[in-house]
Order: sequence, then C-alpha cells, then structure tokens
Amino acid sequence: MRKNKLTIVFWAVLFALASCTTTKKIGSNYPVSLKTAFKNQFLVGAAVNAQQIEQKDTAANRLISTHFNAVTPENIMKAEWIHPAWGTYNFTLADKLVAYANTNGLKINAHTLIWHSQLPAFMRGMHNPDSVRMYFEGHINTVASRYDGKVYSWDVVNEALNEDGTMRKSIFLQNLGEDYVVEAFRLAQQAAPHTKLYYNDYNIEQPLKRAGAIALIKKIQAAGVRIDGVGIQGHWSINHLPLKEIGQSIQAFAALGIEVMFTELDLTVLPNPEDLAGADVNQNTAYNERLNPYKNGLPDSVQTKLATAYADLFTLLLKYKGKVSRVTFWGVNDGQSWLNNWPARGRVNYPLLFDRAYNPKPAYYQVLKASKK
Ligand code: 9MR
Repeated sequence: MRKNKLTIVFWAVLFALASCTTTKKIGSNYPVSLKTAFKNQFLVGAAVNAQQIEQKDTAANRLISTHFNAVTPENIMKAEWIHPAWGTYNFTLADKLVAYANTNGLKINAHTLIWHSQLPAFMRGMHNPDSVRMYFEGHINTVASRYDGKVYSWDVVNEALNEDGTMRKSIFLQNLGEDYVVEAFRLAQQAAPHTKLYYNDYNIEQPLKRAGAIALIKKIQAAGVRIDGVGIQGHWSINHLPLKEIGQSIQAFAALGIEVMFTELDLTVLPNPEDLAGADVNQNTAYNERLNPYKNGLPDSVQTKLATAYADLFTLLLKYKGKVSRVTFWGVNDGQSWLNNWPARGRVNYPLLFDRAYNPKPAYYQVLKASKK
C-alpha cells in the first residue's frame, strides 16, 4: 500500500516537472497535452500494443493517459489474434483493453473486423465460398456483438481498395463477390447497434483511390446500411505530405454526411526504397545501410522538417472544424513504430511526436502551437 502511494507521488512529481519543462519551452499560454489542445476540435488517439494494454510499459501508459482520449489496438483485435482457430476466439487481451480504456477515459476504435491481411492461418488460401461466408458471418457476429457498447467504434472493413480505386481481389471479393463490403456493414450494424461503423484505408486522399472510396461509401448508403465515418490512415512522408489532397478529401468525404478521421498517422523521415507510398504490409525491401541514415540520431535539419510537416498538417486539419472527428497516431513513441521495420526491417525511424525515451520532440511543440493559431 505504502509502496503504491510512493509510486503515485513519484509519477506525480515527474509529471509536474515534465509539464514545467513543456511550459518553459513553449510559453505558459500553451496547453499541456494533446487532448487538451484539441478538445474543441477532435479526439486525439494512439495505437496501443499488447505491452501497453497489459500496463507493462509504464512510461508509455503515462503518456497515453496524459495526451490521448482515444486508442486503437495496433494488433490484438485483428482476426489472427482474436480468432486463432475455426470457431475458437481469444478475447483475453481485447477484454483487458476495454478495462484499461475505461480506467483511463479512452474511447476505443476497434481494429478491424474484415481485412485481407493478418487473417488466421486456417483462412489463408481458403477457396471454398461457403466456408468463407461462414467465417465472415461468424466472425462479425461474434466479435462485434461481444464488444457492442464496450468499444466506441469499429473499422468494419480495412483496405478493400486498390490504388486505382477498383476493388482489391481479396479472399472476400473472390469468394463473396463485390457486395461483401455492404454485407460486412449490414452484419456489423445488426451485431453492434450502439457502435459507430467506419471504413478505413490508406492513400484514399489520392484522387483515384478517393473516388473508389466515395463510390464504396455511396453504395453502402444506397443499400440503406449504416456507415458513420471514413478513416484516412495517414502513413505519409515528410518529403511528400499531400496537403492539397488531404484538404480536398476532407471536403469530399464530409459531403457524404459522415465523419472524417485520420486513423494511423505517422510521417516517415527515412528514404523510401522503391517510392512506396501507403502501408501495404506485404511490400518488403532488403535492408541496406543507405536506407538507414539516422541510426545514430536525427540531424536537426530533419527534426525541423518533421516538426514543420506536422505543424502544416495540423494547421490544415483545424481549418475543417466540425468535419474531422479524430486524429490517431500509429503508435505512442518512435520506438514502437511499425516504420522501424517497413518496408525494410531493422531501421531507426522517427515518425511520431514522442521519442524513444518518451520525451516530446520539436514536432510535438509545433503541433501544440498550431492548436493556438
Ligand atoms: O502496426 C501494425 C504492425 O505491428 C503489424 O505487424 C502489421 C501487420 O498486422 O500491421 C500494422 O498496422 C497496420 C494496420 O493494421 C492497417 N494499416 C497499415 C498498418 C501499418 O502496416
């Protein structure tokens, strides 16, 4: 008991000191956390991993409760994890996430019901339409109904589109036909009547893919099925931040009468080997030293470029008051980011607002400043 009290006092003092440093760096007029800075604009979220959900990563948990009011499970609600064998579900970590979010006042965006990637082993290469349908219906009914009222929202379908806006030839398209997306939302609506339902994808700010997403959303709406929002993932680079297309997309998606969110935001600072844009987890490149230029630290010039890119992005988002409902970073700090391992494994990337030691970076302060403009 006494040890617990001491721990609480220790963290409170540390947090007070950290807040003082923050205030000193940017002036006393600035908010002390991301969620306060944007409280009248949008929710601010982070993707959380199993360590964080199990509260093994104390420093990350402190950042989460200080700065964020929304979380997305980075992996643990994906089918591969939650539905490991035919008819067998493992809800242990997802249940822990619900408890963790309740204690810390966090809205959960559950991720994701239907995705061609990270499928359970028993589904990979499945060619039997009846079995695929049985999986599809069983998975959505079981998982979505269990968490209805416990999670705030679901990414019902993830990454159903190709870059040219056509439908991806996924296991679901091939076995269930083009209407599978509408069907997924219909089933989710029945199983989770109290949960918001979203479509989520990368590069849908780009004109062709955006047009595909708009067509898909209109198709769901025309079928009389509920869709509450669209998530633009936001895996971008500091060298090509598509601000114009982002602005156009917010307007175009909002015109459909749905929420617009940035759901997996990170800005890579590393060279991109084959000009890969987006987040196709199946694209991989062999590691070489030239692809890992900042393994001993980020030069000031690049740090500044990252900070400016983040400031420009948030300044833009704030222009669309009432249209953007959430901005979620894909990770809490740089050390956690998937971008250390994609598209080449074992690199040192710096895409988020907090560094490997959990300290706020210049980009963090620039984002707070943007909130005051
Ligand atoms: O960040 C996630 C990484 O830990 C996983 O290995 C990978 C494969 O499941 O998925 C990453 O998250 C992806 C997200 O679920 C969907 N959009 C692209 C994200 C980055 O690949």
